[in-house]
Parts: sequence; structure tokens; C-alpha cells
Amino acid sequence: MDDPSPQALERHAIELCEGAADQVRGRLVDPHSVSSKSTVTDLVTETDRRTEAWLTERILATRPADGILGEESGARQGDSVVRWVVDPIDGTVNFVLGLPNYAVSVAAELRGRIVAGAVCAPVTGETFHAHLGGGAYLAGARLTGPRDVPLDRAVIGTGFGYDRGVRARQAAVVAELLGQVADIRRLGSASLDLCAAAAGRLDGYFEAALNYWDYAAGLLIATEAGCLASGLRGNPPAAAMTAVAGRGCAAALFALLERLGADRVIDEP
Ligand code: LIP
Repeated sequence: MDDPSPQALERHAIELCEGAADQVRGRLVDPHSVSSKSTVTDLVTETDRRTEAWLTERILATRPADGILGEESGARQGDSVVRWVVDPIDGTVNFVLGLPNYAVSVAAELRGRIVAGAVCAPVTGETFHAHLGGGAYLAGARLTGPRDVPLDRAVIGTGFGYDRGVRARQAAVVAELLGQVADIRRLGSASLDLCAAAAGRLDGYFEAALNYWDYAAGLLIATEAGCLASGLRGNPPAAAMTAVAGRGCAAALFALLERLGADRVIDEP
């Protein structure tokens, strides 16, 4: 299992993701096992920690020289050209509340570039996956991205940070955006929002202040499905701003987000 080809890494990402989703599926949240991280609303559960430990153990059992970056345990230096970027439960607040929109996200970097990824939703059993240049798939069907609609008919996904001040500024952006689009969806999991765009269930998605593990796999899946992607103002998509959309509304959406300062909500006004 030391083949670092994007195809082999995609197969491994699928296996890891689906195995981790089995660890999460059906687990009831013990309220006493829920704690917070960056703010009181940034939750983490014992299942998050156990699932990431399971992922780490499986990766090291099959590819012991690889590096790992995980939401809960941080970075583990490797000696190979591959690093795994994992989020054991993306959408933890949904998981705690018993809402179905959460997923395991596993991405593989090859020499620092994401070349393979999988996102598996334990509740629906759906596994979205892609490798660089290979297209994006769900249940064997190739994903072809969003509808070809103009911005005023587009349904756009977004999300909000855990910091109260950032959230207030993000709300101001959404308040302006809502009058320019058909509707907004806030589903609570960046990885599944990106996969929704890939599957044509959203016409676009944007979010500021994400973590790398939130979007690493989903962004590859969205772009391999044909979504246009941007970090706004000529920047590549990144933690500061991740935006994807279909061709029919991408240019108008990205320009509007720039005008509204959607990528500048992190900085105090
Ligand atoms: C979540 C993201 C979501 C964002 C939430 C949170 P987590 O990740 O997937 O898009 O809006 O604030 O960051 O914390 O559940 O792994």
C-alpha cells in the first residue's frame, strides 16, 4: 500500500472515510462527553476524538511513513511525500444536536497538493470522492456540478464562524446577498456543502474562516465536478475564503462577494 498515485490514494481515502463513518454511525452523544474548543459554541465530542484516533491508527497501519493533519490531534510529521488531512466529524454541532448533516472528510496531499479525497456522510451512507484529473463520483455516477442558472435564481450555501464578532459581520454579508440570489442554505458542514455543489444540490457555496480539514477533500470533489473555485480578488480558495459555483453564476457571485467584503469578515472593521 505504498503506491502514492492519486488513484490509489483515492481508493484508500474512500476506505478510511467509510470505515470512520462506521465508527460514528449510530453513536448517541453523551452530553457529558461534549466539550468546547475555540469558543463555547465550537464543540468536540468523545466520538470526534475516538474516530480521529481510529483514522490515525488505520493510516499508520497501512502507510506508516505518511504525515497526518487532524482537527483534533494536530499535525504528525511523516517521512513520505503523502500527508493525510482528516476531519473525523465535520459538522460536529449537527452531530451533537442529532441533525443528519455531518460527515467524515479524508484528503490526501501529494508533495503538498491535494490529489485525492473522500467525504462520507454516516446518516445517508453517501460517499463522495475524487482524485485530481479523474472526475468526482457518488455511488458510481459522475458528478457534473451545479445547474446553469444566473445569480438571481441561484441557491447558495454558506456557513458562519464560531467567533461572535466574525459571525455578526458574516450575517451582514448574507443580509445583502439574500436580495441578489434565489435563496440561502446554511447546512452546517463545509465538506458536505462543497459536495452538494459538486452534486448540483447547491448552485454555489462560500465560507470564510474555515479550517483546512473542513474543505480539503470537498474542494477537490467540487472542482473535479466542474465547479469554478475562488478565494476572491484573484486568490486561490483557502481557509480565509472558500467559494465555489457553477458557470452560470460564478462570476457574478464572486464579484458580489468581493463587493460585500465576504473575505474580510475575519479582520475587525
Ligand atoms: C464546521 C464547518 C461549517 C462551519 C462551522 C464549523 P466543524 O466545521 O464544516 O461549514 O460553518 O462553523 O466550522 O467545526 O463542525 O468541524
